[in-house]
Amino acid sequence: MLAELIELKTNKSESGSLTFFEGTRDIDFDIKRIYFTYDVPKGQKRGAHAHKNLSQILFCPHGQITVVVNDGFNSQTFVLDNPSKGLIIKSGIWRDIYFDKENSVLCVGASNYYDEDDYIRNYDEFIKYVESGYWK
Ligand code: T46
Repeated sequence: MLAELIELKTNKSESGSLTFFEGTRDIDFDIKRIYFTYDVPKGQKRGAHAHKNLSQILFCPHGQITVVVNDGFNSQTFVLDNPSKGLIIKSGIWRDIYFDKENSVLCVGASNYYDEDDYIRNYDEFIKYVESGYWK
């Protein structure tokens, strides 16, 4: 499995909807960092990297975002078009992220603090990590 799409618990009432999840309880890691990406032009691509050791849950509370994940052999596409969809991406997965609509917002809960050394931003380097069995 390259990534896992989950349905987040949602409380719906006449006064609106409330979607939630809890680290360790609803996903199998705790969250040390939250960040969000916005003001991204429609059609813009972001991401284009993998993480050596990081679990993340991505969700899109507004707009639509397409995430293409790749383990060096296969790729899979996920569309975050509803605030109740959560996409879990673990270590060793290359991700390309496309902002499909104007004013889309991407929120991420990450298992660790920001560390630039955890990023693999070059695809050839990513393939070398895969071939070395780094994530096996
Ligand atoms: C990911 C996707 C979904 C920080 O200083 N702290 C942070 O917590 C983050 C996430 C980023 N930064 C800095 C690093 C760069 O200088 O912000 C700049 C932009 O980051 P980046 O180009 O990595 O942004 P995206 O949107 O391509 O990727 C981000 C995350 O970095 C990444 O982990 O999986 O969102």
